[in-house]
Amino acid sequence: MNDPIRVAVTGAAGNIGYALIFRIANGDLFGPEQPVILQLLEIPPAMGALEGVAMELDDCAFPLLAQTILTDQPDVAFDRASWSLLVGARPRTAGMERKDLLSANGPIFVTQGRAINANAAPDARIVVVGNPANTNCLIAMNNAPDVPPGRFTAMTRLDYNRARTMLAHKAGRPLTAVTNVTIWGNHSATQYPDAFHAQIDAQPAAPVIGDDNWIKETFVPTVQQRGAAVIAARGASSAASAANACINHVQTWYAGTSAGDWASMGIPSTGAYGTPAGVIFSYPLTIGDGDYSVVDGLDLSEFDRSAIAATAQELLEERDAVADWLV
Ligand code: NAX
Repeated sequence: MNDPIRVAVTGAAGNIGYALIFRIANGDLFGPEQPVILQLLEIPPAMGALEGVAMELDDCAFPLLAQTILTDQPDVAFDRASWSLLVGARPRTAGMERKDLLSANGPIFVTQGRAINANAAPDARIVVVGNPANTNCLIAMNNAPDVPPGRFTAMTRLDYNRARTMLAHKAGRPLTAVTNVTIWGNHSATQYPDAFHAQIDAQPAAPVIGDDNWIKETFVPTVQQRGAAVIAARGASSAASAANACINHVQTWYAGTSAGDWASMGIPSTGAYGTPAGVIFSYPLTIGDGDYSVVDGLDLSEFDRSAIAATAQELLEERDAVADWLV
């Protein structure tokens, strides 16, 4: 057996946390030979609930779970962590505007960025799930000057999974036939889920589907609004699918993308495709050996360009709203 990998999860007693940590303990991130130590962070009022979750982890008798650490101290949670999954965030409450949500999350991600900087393992990799994910990630990254910025990512994998499934259903093909899906930009309703560079059975997806109007008028807004649709139907936000997406995000970063395919994560913007500097932007990425690079050479249409510009504009506005938390 290998040495255990330390995985920190924040907001571990929340809805996504409850769907996430059992899968990590089961070995879903790194495979059946790799033990893990779970380092679970909560705020003091949720520590009782977290203890209950830890009892259930014990009761599962997971062979790969070497240790479970429960804490309300970020310095303890991120101690030697190789993977930090930042799920906990201030929820949006009634009457709260997006701007208020952004600034309510500022102090959380300043504190966690600093604690990662001071305590995490040299190979630290960070995935921000808590919303607004891209901008929370930007804040944490800014407050962790000793961690290479490229280790900070925001999760757009749920959007990617939603887009991939929708294309498979529309084409009447199995999910595995759909590749090269991209989410551009922000994890928000301005994101651009890109079917025009996707493939179905290794062919460009748009001609296979044969209905560009459906892509533009139905596919794009449905993926953009899917989170709200789940809330409307379930009375609660996506939890199991968000946890699954977080697992997929780490799996792909850890194991790499398949030849010819790519995935999407929010990363520090590179300027590729005219995107602005200084934000966390989701791109098509090839990944191998823990490193990633933006897929280059994609031919963007006017439609693609204007959708990418819209989500970039929102990210710039979010960045301006949290300027106080950036160093
Ligand atoms: P819950 O409210 O069920 O759980 C959040 C947990 O975080 C709570 O237990 C709370 O006590 C904890 N928490 C709050 N502040 C904390 C802090 N400073 N340190 C540690 N823990 C803290 O929310 P849940 O449904 O689990 O969603 C978590 C976050 O994921 C939300 O911000 C949500 O908006 C976001 N989502 C992101 C998605 C994505 O695709 N990136 C999709 C799903 C989800 O909406």
